[in-house]
Amino acid sequence: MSFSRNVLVACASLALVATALAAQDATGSPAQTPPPALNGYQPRWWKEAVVYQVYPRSFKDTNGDGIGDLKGITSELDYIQHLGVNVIWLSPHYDSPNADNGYDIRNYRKVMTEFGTMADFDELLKGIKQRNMKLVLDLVVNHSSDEHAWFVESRKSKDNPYRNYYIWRPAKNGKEPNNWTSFFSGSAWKLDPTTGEYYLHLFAEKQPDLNWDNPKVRHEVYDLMKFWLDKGVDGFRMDVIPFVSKDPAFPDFPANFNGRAEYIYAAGPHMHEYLQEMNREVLSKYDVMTVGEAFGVTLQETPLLVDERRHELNMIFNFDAVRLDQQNGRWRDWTLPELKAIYTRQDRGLDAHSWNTVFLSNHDNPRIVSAFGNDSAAYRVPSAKVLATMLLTLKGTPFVYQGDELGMTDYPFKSIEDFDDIAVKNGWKEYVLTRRVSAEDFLANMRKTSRDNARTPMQWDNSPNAGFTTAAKPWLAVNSNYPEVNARQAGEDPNSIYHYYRRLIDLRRRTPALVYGNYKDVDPAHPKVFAYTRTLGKDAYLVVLNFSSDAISYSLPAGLKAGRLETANLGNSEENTTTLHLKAWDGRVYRLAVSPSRAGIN
Ligand code: TEU
Ligand code: CA
Repeated sequence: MSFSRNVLVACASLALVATALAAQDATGSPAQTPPPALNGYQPRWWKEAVVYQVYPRSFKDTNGDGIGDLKGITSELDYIQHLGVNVIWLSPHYDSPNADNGYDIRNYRKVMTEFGTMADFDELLKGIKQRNMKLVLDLVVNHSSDEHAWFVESRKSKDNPYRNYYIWRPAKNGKEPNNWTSFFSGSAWKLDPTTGEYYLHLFAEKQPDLNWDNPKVRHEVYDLMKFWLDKGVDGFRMDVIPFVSKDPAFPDFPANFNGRAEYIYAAGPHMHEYLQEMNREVLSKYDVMTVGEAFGVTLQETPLLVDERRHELNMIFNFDAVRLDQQNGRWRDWTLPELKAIYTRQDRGLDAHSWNTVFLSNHDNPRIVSAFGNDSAAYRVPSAKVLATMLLTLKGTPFVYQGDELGMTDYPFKSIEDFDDIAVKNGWKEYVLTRRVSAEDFLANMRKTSRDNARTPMQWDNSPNAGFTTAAKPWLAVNSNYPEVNARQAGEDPNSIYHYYRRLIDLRRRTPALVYGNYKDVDPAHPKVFAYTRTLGKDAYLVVLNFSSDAISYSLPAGLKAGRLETANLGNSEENTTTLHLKAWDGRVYRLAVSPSRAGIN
């Protein structure tokens, strides 16, 4: 481990501030005065972090049952640490019947049997701490499993003490209480024969929504959060957290409904009140990081969730960028200016009291290189590196999804049997079996959009099943490109995507301007080149990314000059110039050679 990494790990914020103070400006002279309070931002470890998401089911299997497990993660902590990330977000590891791969929790204080035991969890946490990394858990409390003891009780009778832990309503005119739909097809209401009432499930039938208007439910949640925080975990990613408050009148979708149910579900009356209570009761007592999966929250509403003066969450996931290639559940072509406009909008929409995230993939979305790069043989490697450059130099805490650092690609699904995801299987029943959509059309769309693309097993080496498991059949098939695309190969090749991620993560973690610096898109309309600056006082960087497979002679906008090259994905050496000869999927990070004020960037 390098000296600078040690310092960063031990004392991340202070180290970055110190680096900022010692920063040289682009002309090489030492900066005289410290940048004004890091552009107005309070330094925080979670702003400086790079997060790596682990989907335990697909990470590494150690007991040969074809399912990843906690021991598998522990066995690869050196791999994760070597990448340079310092926070791991673990997708749900709790006891679950797996209707939705762990996002349906049966017992919040127990480890999923397939994943191991509580002792395995403690061992994993210890290994993470020993390596000076942090662990963020997935908090899935908008809903539980229908097999959770609370729901087992709740459905027994109308006067059961747990009845009010969930959302029960009688039929309306002999039908569902309203016309809300589930994200996994069909009505969001399920009639339960025992009491003749309906319960609400915004996701699968086996994921009944908890009733947050019941203070007992909220305190159960706070208690289970404390249970894990007292073990030493460092925060939570909060699953669909804006959905926890619902309008108890349950009106139908409005007449002008645009089909985006998440915007209705996220608009409940008490969300902020509940999050402030959670902060008071739990979060304020620990030094933790929180990130809300803010499905259905607009940019305008975002500061209400993340402005630090409101004491709710640290940051949220905004879906505008990651879902740019989808509309109403269907794949669509997207353009680079659209993507750039999203980042500018987000930057303008949040001031120095708020903080953002940067991500273009996770366990719910296709692979980053397939969706936003070019996964053909010729361009998979350079385009994955361009995307890495962007993720790690934009403003906001970057989230890297497991396998993206290897350039793992979407899976060539051929038939419905190749899929596992409940969203796909229910969609097949709703659209194909009813003949509303042809099988070919449905499969073509799922090949591009399915969550299973991201869930195929991690590719470790070129042994059978990519070294993920010794079982003959993993729970989901391994991508057949594993002989070329795997961690062992990537480790041995100094030009691999993996080593490029390492360099970029290292650059970000020692460069305050890439964390706190102003963001400016210097050429928003260019259809193929994404060029932007990150500026902190006199410390200024210029990022130039060719998002196309064309060679482009690119003249920088007036006033800008590329100075010293910090990193380039194609081994280029052009420096101190105003014209760049970009190759296909070329990506470069420069020092800006012109004072930012003269170039009008500040
Ligand atoms: O996902 C929230 C969510 O609604 C979408 O990202 C969803 O995956 C997609 O629209 C389905 O078509 C979170 C989790 O990340 C996801 O894995 C869970 O399935 C879901 O909540 C329910 O817990
Ligand atoms: Ca296993």
